[in-house]
Amino acid sequence: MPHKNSGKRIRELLWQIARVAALPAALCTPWYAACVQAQEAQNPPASSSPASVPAEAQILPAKLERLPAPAIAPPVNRKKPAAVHIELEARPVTGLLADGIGYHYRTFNGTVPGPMIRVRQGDTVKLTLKNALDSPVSHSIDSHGVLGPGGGGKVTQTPPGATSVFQFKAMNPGVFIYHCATPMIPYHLSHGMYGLMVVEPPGGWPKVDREFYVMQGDIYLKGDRTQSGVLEVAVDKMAKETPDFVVFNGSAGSLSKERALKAKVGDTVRIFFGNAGPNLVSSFHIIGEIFDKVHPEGATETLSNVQSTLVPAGGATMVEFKTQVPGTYILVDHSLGRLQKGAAGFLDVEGPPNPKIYQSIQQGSQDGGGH
Ligand SMILES: [Cu+2]
Repeated sequence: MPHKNSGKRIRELLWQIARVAALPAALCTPWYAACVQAQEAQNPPASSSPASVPAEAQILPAKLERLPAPAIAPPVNRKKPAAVHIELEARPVTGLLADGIGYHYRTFNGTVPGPMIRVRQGDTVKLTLKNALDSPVSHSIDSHGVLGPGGGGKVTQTPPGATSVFQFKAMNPGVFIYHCATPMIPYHLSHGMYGLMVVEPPGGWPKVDREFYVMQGDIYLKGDRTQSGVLEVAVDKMAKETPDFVVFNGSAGSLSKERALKAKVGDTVRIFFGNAGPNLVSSFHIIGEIFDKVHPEGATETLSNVQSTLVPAGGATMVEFKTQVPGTYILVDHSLGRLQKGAAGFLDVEGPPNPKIYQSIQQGSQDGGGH
């Protein structure tokens, strides 16, 4: 049984996180308490999660769909720094999380992840954050690519219906997470409030044939994830770091079938891969591929010939490879227990066979295994 003071300890921990995020104490104290109370009124931090769908779970709407795919930004391709204006809207959207399960996402611009922000090193970026009138709570934005208190989180706490604007200079090139930094922060992250901010160095990176945008996140639900309904968040599972779902781009199956990543044999491919967490570290791997180049943790320096790369919660990477053999390749977190929780995406590569690199000589069964 959880300790009866566990709720208090969680609040203390969250308060520490809020302090680390450099939220001003004068603003944060009354507002944080009100924020947590408001959120917990909707999602009380139960001492244990019931084994069946709780009474507040809603019936799954008949035509509930996945959220749209997130927008990837094209290369900047600009010789000089410039002034750039980015607009994001914090917006609640209910969408399909997995077969039979809906989820009340909170998003940037209606997708998970939010749109990719892509600028050039030296750009002066004005970022406008609107919070939709129908948002249930305040939201904000902290970009790990911003130099300043809270990465913007301090000055963008934005109530429903309001707008915040701040400006920063993109000083360091790399691949950075942006996310909502309104306490309780993991609660907002687990609802889908994150994206990538890509800051290109002068001259950009080498041109490739295809670029993709993928982010991992872990999701915690009340009840049993095998049951149907629109399920609410389980704060106690979040604190214990025991997710029901670990997904790419917001939902189980979001990178499959018609939404799979697509390439042709011989393409050079770059994947911007971020891990929003809020809790789990990712061992990013593509079954059947080797990363020719990895920018570990989004760093400027590269590593060559990497099988799996570790992506911390709140971190991102850029991987590059050339497709050689046609077929279907599976993106995974190689902590493979998470496969059953949704951590799988597909890369479909079309083209002629390449038997010099790969061919079957004798197949023991018709049931092709994993790897
Ligand atoms: Cu938020």
